[in-house]
Amino acid sequence: MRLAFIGLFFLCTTIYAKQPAVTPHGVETPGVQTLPYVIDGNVKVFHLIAEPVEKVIYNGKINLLEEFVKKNNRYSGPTMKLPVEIQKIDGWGYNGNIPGPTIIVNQGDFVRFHVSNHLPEPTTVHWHGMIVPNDQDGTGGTADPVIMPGKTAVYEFQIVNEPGTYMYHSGFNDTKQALKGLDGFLLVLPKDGVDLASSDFAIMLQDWAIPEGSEQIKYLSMDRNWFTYNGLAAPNFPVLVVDEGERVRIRFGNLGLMSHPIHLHGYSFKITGTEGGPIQESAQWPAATVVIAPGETRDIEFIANNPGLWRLHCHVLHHILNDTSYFAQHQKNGIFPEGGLWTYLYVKPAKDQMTRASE
Ligand SMILES: [Cu+2]
Repeated sequence: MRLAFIGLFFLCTTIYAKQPAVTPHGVETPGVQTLPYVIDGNVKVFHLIAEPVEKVIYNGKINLLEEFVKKNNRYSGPTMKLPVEIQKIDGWGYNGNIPGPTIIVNQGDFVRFHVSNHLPEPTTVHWHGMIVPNDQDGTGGTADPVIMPGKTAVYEFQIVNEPGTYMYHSGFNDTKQALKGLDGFLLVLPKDGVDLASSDFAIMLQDWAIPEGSEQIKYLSMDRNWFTYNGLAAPNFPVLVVDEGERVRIRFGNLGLMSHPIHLHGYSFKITGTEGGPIQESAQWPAATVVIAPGETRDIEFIANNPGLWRLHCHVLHHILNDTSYFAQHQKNGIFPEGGLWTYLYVKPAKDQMTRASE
């Protein structure tokens, strides 16, 4: 019996070892759902709904970082509280969220997108970075028609791009519609699903101008005072948790108005991809900060060989505050609580991967 068990163990181990490294968790877009699809013949069929969305970007309460920070390390002196308990935005999004759901496809797929317009004005969807036929580019009024309010249109094409991080956003009245939240990720995975990274995260960088006491997005204002990862301002954005030794990929996208130099502590990483596709290995250079300009995506990869709780944040230091305009007006020399484009990477030490923070 014991021998049979041991034999089975080795058989299983052998079979497992012969399998290619498949992403065990898939790509995670923290706080954002993945868009489901149905199969019609050899086509993956998706449904996007463009609609008004009231989004809570900061709830004033839930600190998702706290459980990872040792009690002794927490600063307990006088702090500056935000003037708001909750910050909502009266935006436009897809399928009830800002950003819209993450679309995940495989290279070579045939895809069809039904897009329903529940907005009070025409819209389209542009597939950002995707190599599509001209009349599927979602540039309504030029290469293809607009989708009128109450109507549904269909986009259909084959995924010919290399695996990588791409995006989608409104392509009609873009300045208003994309900046009110009509955007999301479109991720292309390898044809066979084989991937070297075992933890894989997607983070959309967003900046907003919202007057104090308001939920209205001033999309023509450059006074950007709220900043979000996937529609969530710190400390409402979750900590990214990985195991020591894993190969980690973090994909960043930016469809806002500001460039964001995102800095990771404790690591030297490689920039492995852009919105144009993967960067060949010989052209990748090491960095600890990666700038993502509007319209760009950047993938970074590294081996998580340095355990601990590491900051992952924008280095435009105005962008790690919630409501900079409030602080500028009322608290010029205060102690500012962490906010905006800020979270942590928690690399679980190999010795205690069964537990989280040792506290
Ligand atoms: Cu920034």
